[in-house]
Amino acid sequence: MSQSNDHSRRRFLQGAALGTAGLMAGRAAAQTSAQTPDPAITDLSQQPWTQYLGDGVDARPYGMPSPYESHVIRRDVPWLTADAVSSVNFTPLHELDGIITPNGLCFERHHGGVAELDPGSYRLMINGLVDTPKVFTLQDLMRFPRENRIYFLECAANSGMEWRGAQLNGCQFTHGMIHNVMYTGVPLRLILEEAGVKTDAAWVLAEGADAAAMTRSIPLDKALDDCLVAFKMNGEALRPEQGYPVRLVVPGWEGNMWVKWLRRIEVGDKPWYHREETSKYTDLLANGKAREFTWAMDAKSVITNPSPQAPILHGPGPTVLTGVAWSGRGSIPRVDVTIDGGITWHQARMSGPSHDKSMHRFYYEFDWDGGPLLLQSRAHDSTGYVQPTKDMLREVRGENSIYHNNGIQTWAVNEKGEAENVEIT
Ligand SMILES: Nc1nc2c(c(=O)[nH]1)N[C@H]1C(S)=C(S)[C@@H](COP(=O)(O)O)O[C@H]1N2
Ligand SMILES: [Mo]
Repeated sequence: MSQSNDHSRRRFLQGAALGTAGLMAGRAAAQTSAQTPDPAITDLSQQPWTQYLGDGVDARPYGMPSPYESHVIRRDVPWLTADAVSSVNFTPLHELDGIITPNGLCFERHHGGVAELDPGSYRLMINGLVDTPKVFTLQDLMRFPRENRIYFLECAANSGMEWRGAQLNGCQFTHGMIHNVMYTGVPLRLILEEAGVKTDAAWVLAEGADAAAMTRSIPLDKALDDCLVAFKMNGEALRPEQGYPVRLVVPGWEGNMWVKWLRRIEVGDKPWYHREETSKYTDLLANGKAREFTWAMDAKSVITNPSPQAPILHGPGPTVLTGVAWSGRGSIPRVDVTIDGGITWHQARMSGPSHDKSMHRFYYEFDWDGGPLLLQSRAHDSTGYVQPTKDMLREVRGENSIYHNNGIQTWAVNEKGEAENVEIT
């Protein structure tokens, strides 16, 4: 821990000692310690929960968040797409902590709306270059050995609106096309082995059962390596939005390949060059050529607090900065943060499990002097790769791109603690 951190902690404790309410109310410490007596302690009429019995068990057979948390929701950007059935909404990253995305807050990206599948008539077909074509029911899939793994899913278009400059005001909108959950599923390798993959096979095609019949070509090596045919997320059945009852998990690779409502895997000897890997999810360079098959998601990070939707509300003093980082190529051993636009960098404190191809949480506690700040974070992944600036990305990729924008994000914080999406050069 750095010196400034020790100092901050001491000052926080001194501040809190002035009023007991400060200790209990955390960020409201500065205001409440001045008020004596404190009605939040002395006036029980404001606290009906102390005067009546609460609901019994089973009032909510499936539990929901407190009504006071009703602002913690997925949000869309209405002008972004013409119709909600082929659209996207965004994970409220600024309201979350730790590394796991709650199931009800995982961003959604559909090309033909949410398919409402009946698990009884669910089937997964394996065909193409296999010894024995197979059809599995959901119950059949449940009889294979399962694995539990935590992975992030990031849409390749995450931060795509920011290619030509700062645009959307909030990390929910600039970085919220990502979620990170624990999947339970069967290794795709075991299912392919059951059908028997022929020796000239080199690719698989994954196909969804939704109205969009989403298809993507995936190299056989990846399919045999770490892909999962998943039916649970965070311990419970996949949500319909996430592909109930079965989705493909393609760790570290762009979200588009993670076919939801998975109904068929065809084995072949070359890629299919379908829509989602030609006209979409390729990166048009400045010279008119397009990068294709850019599957792995490069290391990226974002400060989630403070950020435009999460301003500093407490005035000068001890401040917790936090954010998330991830890499499709490994883990994140280190994140650097700056609060002065890159003049000085500090190594952030990582907290929580560190898994390959999963989200990581970082913190940087500092003493805010009440002046303007320029906040940035920079992820290092376990391969040694360092997250680039947006200018570095544009230099090699031009300005036509939408996908794979993993450039460093800047938030400008003013004296009022309000944050804004900006770029510095
Ligand atoms: N069947 C099907 N699978 C799909 C899609 C789809 O529209 N249909 N969208 C893809 C895209 S572009 C992304 S980014 C992810 C989004 O997954 P999510 O909705 O769980 O966030 O699913 C992918 N799998
Ligand atoms: Mo996507």
